[in-house]
Amino acid sequence: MTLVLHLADFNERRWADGFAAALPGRKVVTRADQYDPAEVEYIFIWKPKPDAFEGLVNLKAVLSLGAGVDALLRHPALPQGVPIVRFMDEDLTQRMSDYVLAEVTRHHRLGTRFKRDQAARRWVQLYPAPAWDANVGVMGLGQLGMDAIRHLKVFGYKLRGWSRTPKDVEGVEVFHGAEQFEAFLNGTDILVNLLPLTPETHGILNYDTFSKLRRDGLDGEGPVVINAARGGHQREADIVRALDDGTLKAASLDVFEVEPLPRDSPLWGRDDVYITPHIAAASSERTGVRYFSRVIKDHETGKPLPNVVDPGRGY
Ligand code: NDP
Ligand code: OXD
Repeated sequence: MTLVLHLADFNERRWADGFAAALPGRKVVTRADQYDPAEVEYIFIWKPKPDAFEGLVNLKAVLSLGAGVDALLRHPALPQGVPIVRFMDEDLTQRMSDYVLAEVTRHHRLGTRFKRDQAARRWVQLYPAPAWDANVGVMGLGQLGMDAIRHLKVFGYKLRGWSRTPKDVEGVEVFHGAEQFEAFLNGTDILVNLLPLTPETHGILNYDTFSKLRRDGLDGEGPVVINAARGGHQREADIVRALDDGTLKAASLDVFEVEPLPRDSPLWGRDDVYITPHIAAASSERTGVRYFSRVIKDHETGKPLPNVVDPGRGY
């Protein structure tokens, strides 16, 4: 068995050493090594380059370091019929829930309002409403959305969720499909995006969406958006317009249409935008090696692959 690593932006050699230690007796190579592509049975991949799959005629599975597989599915040379396994474990999930909780509580506690008061040396005793008066709407009720909801519930937020297919989630007002999207938005103060990027969800965080959010929640300060999924979901020009005209009060953005976010982006200089550089839920080397070496070992013994992507659905 040969495993090849194709990890743009990561230290392939270090990851390869980790896999070699976890998979004794198997060959683990990086793009810099000499190897016969026809021997490769597994490719471990992040941000695929155009030549990523060249010569890999005996692949058994594509192992995605990303939980999101939009870039892989868009790859013109992605081998058809080879299963794609995406990364998903409790370490990554917990990190995402940490991010969501941090940003939701920031906005529920009127962080932008008090930051501005501080800058102006202004003492105004505005008391943020209790958590159960803040409606948090989570877009995407998958692995990450459901875990975020589990954490938000403990804090007492009023929760609503939106998915593609119908769901029944205790303590959450649920909506599904395009036909219920507006009703979902109408009651949402804090909009959290945890959708996969697909043709249907591309550009979904746009001005029209923002204008449908509840206007009188969050002590009348106006709704906010939190995007921790993909930059392709958001139209940044619409975010700026919505912030400028009060349609949105603030935005927390971990992902961007172009990454790294260009230095001349108007988002950088705003006090109502909270920028993080796509770090909401990084996959760590330790947990990545543990998860994917287990996937390979199990697959070698005939067990089914976990977390297999449905290319037709796009996630
Ligand atoms: P899942 O595949 O587990 O869940 C996706 C959810 O989105 C499902 O509930 C699905 O509905 C819903 N959905 C998909 N398409 C639509 C649609 N057209 N309309 C309404 N709902 C839809 O994904 P994860 O929770 O694991 O991950 C979500 C995304 O988070 C990833 O795709 C990735 O892009 C992003 N991510 C970002 C990270 C970061 O650091 N910023 C880190 C990790 C992931 P249904 O249940 O009906 O199928
Ligand atoms: C992912 C990511 O998809 O880090 O895992 O964005």
